[in-house]
Amino acid sequence: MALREILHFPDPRLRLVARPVEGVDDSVRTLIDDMFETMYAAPGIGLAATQINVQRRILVADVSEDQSAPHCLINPEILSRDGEEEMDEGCLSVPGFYERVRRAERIRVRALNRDGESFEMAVDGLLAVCIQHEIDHLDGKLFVDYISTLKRNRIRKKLVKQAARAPSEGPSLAGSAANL
Ligand code: QAP
Ligand code: CO
Repeated sequence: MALREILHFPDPRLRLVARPVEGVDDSVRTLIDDMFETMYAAPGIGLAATQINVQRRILVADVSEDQSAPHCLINPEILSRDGEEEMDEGCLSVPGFYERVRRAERIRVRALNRDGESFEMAVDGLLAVCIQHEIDHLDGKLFVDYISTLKRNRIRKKLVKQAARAPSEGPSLAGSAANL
């Protein structure tokens, strides 16, 4: 298992569209393990492969308080959407910024699990929002795309400035912070 570096907005690689996983093999399962480890370490509640610079259609999510409800979706497809909900969203790729976004309240999703078997699930609440947010990542879309250009540009400017100040901040530095 390994921590992977998370790309930050406005990195153009976050705009790439991920391609479907052709076969769920051990290399895909290792990638999924790394995604969970990276998400939990952050800590976050959702992570898409695109965020760690892997253009494959894979997402992980766990909205529980105690890491007790891990979900892994490979080649996820939204089958239906119902209702509307507005929630404050954040993103590991847009650290420190939170904005209100409107999404479907309930969705049905079909995906492959880590054994390559197809499954469907009906989700609502935070998990439904999270899965929609992560599927957006696989299509090169970010939550800041739903807010005003003015707000988005303000966030971009701050993150670009921050990246210039801490050019090599990544998993290694974050991991060693506990020893400082
Ligand atoms: C997506 O986001 C999400 O700014 C997952 O400094 C978020 O895990 C879906 C995070 C909210 C629905 C609602 C963000 C951690 C984590 C930050 C995350 C930060 C540290 C975000
Ligand atoms: Co995100």
